[in-house]
Amino acid sequence: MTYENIQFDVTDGVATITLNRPDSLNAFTTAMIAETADALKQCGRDAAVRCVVITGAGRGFTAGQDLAEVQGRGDEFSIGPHLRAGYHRIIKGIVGLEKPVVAAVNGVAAGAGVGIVLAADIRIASEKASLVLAFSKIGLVPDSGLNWLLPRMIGQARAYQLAVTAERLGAEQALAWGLFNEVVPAEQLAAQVDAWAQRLASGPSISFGLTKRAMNRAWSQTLEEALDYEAYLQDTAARTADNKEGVAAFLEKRAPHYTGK
Ligand code: LHQ
Repeated sequence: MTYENIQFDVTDGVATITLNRPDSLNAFTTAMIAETADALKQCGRDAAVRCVVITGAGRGFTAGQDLAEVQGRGDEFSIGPHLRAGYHRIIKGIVGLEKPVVAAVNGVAAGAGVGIVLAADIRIASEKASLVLAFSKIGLVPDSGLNWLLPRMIGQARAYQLAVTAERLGAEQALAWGLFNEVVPAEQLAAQVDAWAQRLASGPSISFGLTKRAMNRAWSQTLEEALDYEAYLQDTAARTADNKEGVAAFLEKRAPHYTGK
């Protein structure tokens, strides 16, 4: 697939997806949704990709669904199928990808864009970033996994408040509520994200991927099931070259060199 609404680059183990419709704050058209979902699929298939970064071009991360497209298609536009065939592929593509995904939140994320930010594993934000659950401003309900993700992260009272007020949550508040891992001055965002991405891409990739799987699965498991599943995954991790390398490096008092195998 050729990409016209996103940029996709793979360098030194890091895939970067840049949402690239800056005139509309990178609002998602049907084409941009398909391209983003496709790029995430490529990230899963390509063994050379060991970390994924998602960011936005210009001053926004993404304003969510392009409302001009929705209006332009009139009654023919059916939201349920649009969500199922589109945004759900993106959210499941991020959460189901057994590689670390970093959201580099350069500016405002609204609507479905907040779901994409929260689906990522590590969220590094510019101090200019903000989150807006814009849905209720246009008479809709949160989608893109937000009813599942947000109450788990900040509790239902705060999540419901954000949904019904549609107020902007600033970067510092999002950091204080645990939605962002770090907030940095805007001019330092690229360097800080790069440092994170390089660190993740040169780490023990199978360990990172299985950890993501274990934590995601644990939401729907009993403690007994989670303990059992951890033991199963640990058997797998213990058979990797990176586990042997990590132990050897520790005993030899040197830095490990992980290959992701
Ligand atoms: C936009 C958009 C936009 C088009 C800014 N569309 N142009 C799924 C399935 C189907 C249907 C519905 O929804 C969903 C899921 C969703 O995502 S629903 C939520 C959709 N998003 C919104 O409702 C957010 C609408 N945007 C805003 O509230 C503001 O633009 C935010 C708070 C994001 C940013 O505000 P400002 O920083 O003040 O920027 P701005 O409003 O001036 O926007 C800049 C430009 O971007 C502007 O165009 P212009 O030609 O005047 O410069 C906006 O029209 C355009 N834009 N969001 N979603």
